[in-house]
Amino acid sequence: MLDYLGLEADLGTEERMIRDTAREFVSEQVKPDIADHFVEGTFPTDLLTEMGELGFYAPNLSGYDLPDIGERAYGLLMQELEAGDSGLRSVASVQGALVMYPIHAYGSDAQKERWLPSLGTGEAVGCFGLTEPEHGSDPSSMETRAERDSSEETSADPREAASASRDGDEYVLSGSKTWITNSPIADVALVWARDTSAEDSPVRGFLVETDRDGVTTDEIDDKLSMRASITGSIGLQNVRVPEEAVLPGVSGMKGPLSCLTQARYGIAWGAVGAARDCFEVAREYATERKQFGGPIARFQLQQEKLATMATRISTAQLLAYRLADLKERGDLTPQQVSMAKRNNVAMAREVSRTAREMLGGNGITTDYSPMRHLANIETVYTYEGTHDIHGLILGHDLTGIPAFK
Ligand code: TGC
Ligand code: FAD
Repeated sequence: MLDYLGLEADLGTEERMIRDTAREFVSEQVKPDIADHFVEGTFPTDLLTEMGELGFYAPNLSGYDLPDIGERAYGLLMQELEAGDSGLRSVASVQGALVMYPIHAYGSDAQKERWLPSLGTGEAVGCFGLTEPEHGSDPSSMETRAERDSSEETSADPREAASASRDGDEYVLSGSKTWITNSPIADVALVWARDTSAEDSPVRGFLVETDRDGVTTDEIDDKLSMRASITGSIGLQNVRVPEEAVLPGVSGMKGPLSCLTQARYGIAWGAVGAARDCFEVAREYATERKQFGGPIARFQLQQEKLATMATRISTAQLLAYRLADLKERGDLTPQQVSMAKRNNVAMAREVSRTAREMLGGNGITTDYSPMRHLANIETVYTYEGTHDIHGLILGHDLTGIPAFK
């Protein structure tokens, strides 16, 4: 496996163990069938609990039987999963960084006790509802609303008043979310909505069980990218949830955006894994495939491609390792994460295309991974903040001038 700068020589015992466990899992349980899943447009759902048993969901969190591993070990895990398929890393990102992290950071004790153990083992599946049909890069303009039911204040009938006083402790959610990873198979959706009962209608997080009346989760089944991953919408038609469903510890856009920082960190690592897999496939192919009387790897043009790919992957690895050190000591900024997500995913996009090219006609088939990775990376380039948006986040940080509008 490409580790040109010898970074893995410095890994500790725990880090090696996690890397090897994930690598073996991908090699034995994922690689044999992933191309078929990609063609069929399915995710191997039997792996959901297995990934939980192996501790792949939010292992960098503590308490509630979670492993509490270091940030570099967590990054290595994301790298190995995405070397299998971006859909696999997506499942771990959503469950761990986008659902368990906010419950852990902002949830009540009751919410933590109810959800963290079952999400950790994969018995329960979570999803993260931020994007809306009309609001993708600009989630702050979201239209989904949570209204407190105020019928207790208007009823004169004592029986109605009694029942309304229960309603008074409820929120009614209306709106729709789209492009939500795992929504069709989720037990719980973390829905971000504007709380119209509070001054300035701040964004709040609501833990909504998907079997509640008024919730629909239709699958989006015409994707040409990230096909081995389940994506859907979340429809919310006057969905009643108790006040206890609100995450009490956060209010405002920093709620969802702070979760994105966690997930983007994992993507910065994951993209390296996808690119590394493409590189290894291309290197092996080039040494075996013969044209003009010998292996194509002897041609300078092909060697230049391998040299550029290895250099791009190695510099992205360095960025990921540095991010881990900063995160571990609590110094990592969201803007540094944006730089790494933006750079490393663009790198994986370029590397997967070059690898596909080196495989000639065979490269467009499912017999080899680069075309699948290339198709997946189009999503990774777009979700968790597009390449453009991360450029603007960096531009804002570098100049002090926001250029979003
Ligand atoms: P802005 O005014 O800049 O900030 C509001 C508050 O949030 C804080 N903040 C952050 N905190 C932590 N991490 C970050 N990355 C943060 N960014 C901002 C900020 O300090 C402020 O705090 P406070 O205390 O002052 O209130 O917010 P804005 O609404 O103007 O945001 C601007 C922008 C464009 C950067 C943001 O909207 C953005 O990042 N847009 C991209 C949208 C996006 O990434 N969507 C992702 C949806 S989820 C997804 O794609 C999952 S894919 C899952 C998978 O399958 O792997
Ligand atoms: P738009 O915001 O409409 O952007 C369209 C184009 O305009 C892009 O090229 C963008 O870079 C550009 N653009 C936008 N604004 C600016 C600007 N200010 N300056 C310059 N250019 C700009 N969301 C969730 O909430 N949860 C999930 O689990 C989730 N999973 C996903 C899974 C998949 C497979 C996909 C494809 C998406 C997923 N998303 C999820 C949604 C994803 O986060 C959004 O697609 C992404 O944020 C971009 O939003 P958009 O698609 O509406 O594009």
